[in-house]
Amino acid sequence: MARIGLIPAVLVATVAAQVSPPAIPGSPQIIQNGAFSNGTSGWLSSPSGAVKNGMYCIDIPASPPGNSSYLRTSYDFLETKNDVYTLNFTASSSVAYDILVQTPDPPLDPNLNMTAALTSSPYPFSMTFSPANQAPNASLEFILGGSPQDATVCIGSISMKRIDRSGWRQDYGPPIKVNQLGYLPNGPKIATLVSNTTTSAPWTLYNAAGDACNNGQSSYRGLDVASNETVSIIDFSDFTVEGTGYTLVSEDSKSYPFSISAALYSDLRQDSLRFFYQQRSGIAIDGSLVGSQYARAAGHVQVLPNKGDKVVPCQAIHDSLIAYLEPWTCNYTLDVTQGWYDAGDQGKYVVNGGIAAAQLLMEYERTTYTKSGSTNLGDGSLRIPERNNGIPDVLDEARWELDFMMKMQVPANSTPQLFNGSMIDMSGMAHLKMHDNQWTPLPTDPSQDPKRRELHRPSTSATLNLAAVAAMGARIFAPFDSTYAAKALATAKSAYAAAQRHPAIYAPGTDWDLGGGAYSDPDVSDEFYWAAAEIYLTTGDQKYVADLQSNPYHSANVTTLFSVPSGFSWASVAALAQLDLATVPSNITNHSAIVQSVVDAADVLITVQQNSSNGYGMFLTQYPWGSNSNNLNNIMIVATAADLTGNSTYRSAALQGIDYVLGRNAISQSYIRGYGTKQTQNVHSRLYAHELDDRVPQAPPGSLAGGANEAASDPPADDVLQGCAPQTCYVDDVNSYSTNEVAINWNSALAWVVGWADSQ
Ligand SMILES: *[C@@H]1O[C@H](CO)[C@@H](O)[C@H](O)[C@H]1NC(C)=O
Ligand SMILES: *[C@@H]1O[C@H](CO)[C@@H](O)[C@H](O)[C@H]1NC(C)=O
Ligand SMILES: *[C@@H]1O[C@H](CO)[C@@H](O)[C@H](O)[C@H]1NC(C)=O
Ligand SMILES: *[C@@H]1O[C@H](CO)[C@@H](O)[C@H](O)[C@H]1NC(C)=O
Ligand SMILES: *[C@@H]1O[C@H](CO)[C@@H](O)[C@H](O)[C@H]1NC(C)=O
Ligand SMILES: *[C@@H]1O[C@H](CO)[C@@H](O)[C@H](O)[C@H]1NC(C)=O
Ligand SMILES: *[C@@H]1O[C@H](CO)[C@@H](O)[C@H](O)[C@H]1NC(C)=O
Ligand SMILES: *[C@@H]1O[C@H](CO)[C@@H](O)[C@H](O)[C@H]1NC(C)=O
Ligand SMILES: *[C@@H]1O[C@H](CO)[C@@H](O)[C@H](O)[C@H]1NC(C)=O
Ligand SMILES: *[C@@H]1O[C@H](CO)[C@@H](O)[C@H](O)[C@H]1NC(C)=O
Ligand SMILES: *[C@@H]1O[C@H](CO)[C@@H](O)[C@H](O)[C@H]1NC(C)=O
Ligand SMILES: *[C@@H]1O[C@H](CO)[C@@H](O)[C@H](O)[C@H]1NC(C)=O
Ligand SMILES: [Ca+2]
Ligand SMILES: [Ca+2]
Repeated sequence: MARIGLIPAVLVATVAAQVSPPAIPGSPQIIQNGAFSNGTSGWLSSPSGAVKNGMYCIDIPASPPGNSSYLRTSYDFLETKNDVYTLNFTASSSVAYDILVQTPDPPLDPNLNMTAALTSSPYPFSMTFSPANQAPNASLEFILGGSPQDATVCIGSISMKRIDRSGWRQDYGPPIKVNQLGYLPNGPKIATLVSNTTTSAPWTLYNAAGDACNNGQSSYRGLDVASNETVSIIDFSDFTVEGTGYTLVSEDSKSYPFSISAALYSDLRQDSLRFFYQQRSGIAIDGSLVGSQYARAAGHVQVLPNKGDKVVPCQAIHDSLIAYLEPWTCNYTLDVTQGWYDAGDQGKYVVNGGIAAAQLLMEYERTTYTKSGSTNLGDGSLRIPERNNGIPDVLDEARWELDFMMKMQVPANSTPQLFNGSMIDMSGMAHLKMHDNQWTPLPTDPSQDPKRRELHRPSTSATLNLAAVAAMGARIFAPFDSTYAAKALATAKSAYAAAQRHPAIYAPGTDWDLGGGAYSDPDVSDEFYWAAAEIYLTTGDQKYVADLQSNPYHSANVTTLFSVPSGFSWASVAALAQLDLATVPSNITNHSAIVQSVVDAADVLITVQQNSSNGYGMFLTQYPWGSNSNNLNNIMIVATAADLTGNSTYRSAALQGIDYVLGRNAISQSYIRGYGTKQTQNVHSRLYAHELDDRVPQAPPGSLAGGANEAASDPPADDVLQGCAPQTCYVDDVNSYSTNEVAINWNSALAWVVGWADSQ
């Protein structure tokens, strides 16, 4: 659940309101009287026992498995979701048998549920666990029944602590920051040198053989505000000799190695799309395509323990009541198989799936209007099951999501549903999202997720998002599958009409963290703008032009229209409409003004990039949740300006912008798996939680982490990122969902941008 686009402060405040005090820093002892130095105080058992030699000893009669004899304590401590806890204890039994150790907190699953094999000599056990859900006032329980004969069990030295992160230090990497993948021979080649000197410094470029092959003087830039470091700029754009293993050296520091290659972005173009196949729901992932370590059974095809996604009900009334302040539900079930898992979680959200599918469709459509790069995206270009079906593979991938989105539509002639106190006909609207009713732990294989899957209330935002993406699908699939195109167009029109009937059904700002993200959006006029634009571009019907012209975004300035420089997102999609109106052939009357608006937005961004307080070629002045995607979405605007004008200023600016995500940043971090020397290792994902469980793989090459978040809040971030400068607020930890999650809408931004770069 990548929550990019929400105002982080609101989100944090909401979460804080539900739970009590913030996490206790450091590593306090959570269990009181775990050494039994104060008798049995705080402990309860059945049968009752007594303290002997510092251990609590209980005589357990022989009993069948499942017998509930226990030793228990409760603790007034908030087990934070996704934090890491360790429990130590020493135990023995006169009869060897297995006991169960749990933190049972009904109705939630136990955060800890492990067996301890007891023997007659005291053994020190150590168990690590990471709660999936918040558990205030949890209890710790040793379930002692099931001994084959009468036994005396003794337990002592019971200790539980949060992980201690006090030794953590940010790794800034070498002071010379480069794009660790490299540079295009005919592109800009800029590096950033962090230095305390206020003068320019000499630098030398070395090739892999150690020969100096270029040199120059850096130019002093001054304070980079986002990192709070003084920096100089090294520009070696004139050097164009292809090769690998280049390094830059200045002031006794040496950069990580990089390449200069015309094919620089070809592998990354493929890998950034591969991420989507591996996020697919409803299909087995084929190890012969992506590697045996990534093979997995089909997720959420209603095979136990899965409870979805073929026959999915609406949210249970007791849950919806707290989200909507009224008991919303529906009386049908839907088959909502397929789609991509959103992010680190396994929910499926129409608005976020929509922007992701749209960017893949746009990556393909660009090849039709620029007449370049189509073979790179054709049939057979991706390692997916549909690689030989006559349809370009990037379209097959996008269709996996569009199919799901169309299934999220409320059936025609359905029973009225409760909204704002009255029963209304929601036919044709799209449910905002479907996901588990509670969080699952990391890792969780999708086929093993036992939670109830639920449809959430339809929203105008989701309905319009469906209309926009289905209209794009209708247009782009028309040459390949006219039946599918016709179905998609009918869906787009019916969704658009339903949104016009119900223009203000908003997703609530919070739904209390019950197993999924809120994806709330209080402004749907941008979604109206996008849907009208796409249906117009597909049909040429002037009716939709009239809707465009009466939309507030039609007369908005470019900073509002394109969400610059903050970056457009799943909740602010007017930019997508404007980019398509500018690039996709149509007879729209004010076309040159639309093109000019893209150029103007790009100029705003270039002003940000060239500002003297910006040492890293960034198009952002703020670093929100998922900042890497905001920057990439800004690059998409600048790159489109390059496509529209052929002006090399935009091309050069866009290419420089990409360097950031591949290591030209304050912490020398390549945020892309598989690329760069210091690359992200431990993304937050139930599929890729290798850091918590060796049996689970790391994320595949081409997966993008969310990146620096100046309002980061999660267990590791709360501990280690206090007071960080915005661009350095990143921790490569599996539990840092606010800086290190992966998400389909982030990888789609990456995919479009590197697809563009690969064509340069
Ligand atoms: C010891 O246990 C007694 C009885 O439960 C309790 O009142 C007292 O506060 C405890 N003392 C300490 C130091 O925990
Ligand atoms: C567990 O076993 C004990 C001893 O046999 C018995 O008294 C108790 O009722 C059993 N409890 C359950 C829930 O079976
Ligand atoms: C706890 O673990 C036991 C033993 O492995 C297992 O039988 C049981 O289903 C688990 N309970 C839950 C709620 O996961
Ligand atoms: C835990 O329970 C105690 C006593 O019942 C209460 O005072 C305390 O506020 C509770 N703590 C939390 C985190 O709910
Ligand atoms: C558990 O035991 C290990 C080994 O003695 C120790 O390093 C660790 O700090 C202990 N953890 C807790 C929570 O007591
Ligand atoms: C700059 O100076 C500060 C304070 O003296 C020092 O901690 C830091 O390492 C220096 N940075 C570089 C790149 O030399
Ligand atoms: C920026 O760095 C300076 C010098 O290292 C330090 O004194 C100052 O507190 C920092 N400012 C911020 C906002 O971190
Ligand atoms: C839903 O309710 C309507 C009206 O009460 C009824 O006609 C219809 O059969 C119900 N549908 C289902 C799937 O229960
Ligand atoms: C909800 O109902 C109230 C009272 O009828 C009305 O004033 C308000 O506009 C409605 N809100 C929405 C979003 O439809
Ligand atoms: C653009 O319009 C918004 C909303 O009306 C306004 O807040 C902002 O200041 C305007 N920006 C510029 C650069 O005119
Ligand atoms: C633009 O209008 C002309 C004349 O009506 C038509 O032939 C052409 O197909 C239209 N182009 C597009 C892209 O709709
Ligand atoms: C290219 O764009 C830049 C930035 O807007 C502008 O300054 C320059 O004049 C343009 N060059 C040409 C040849 O149009
Ligand atoms: Ca294909
Ligand atoms: Ca919106």
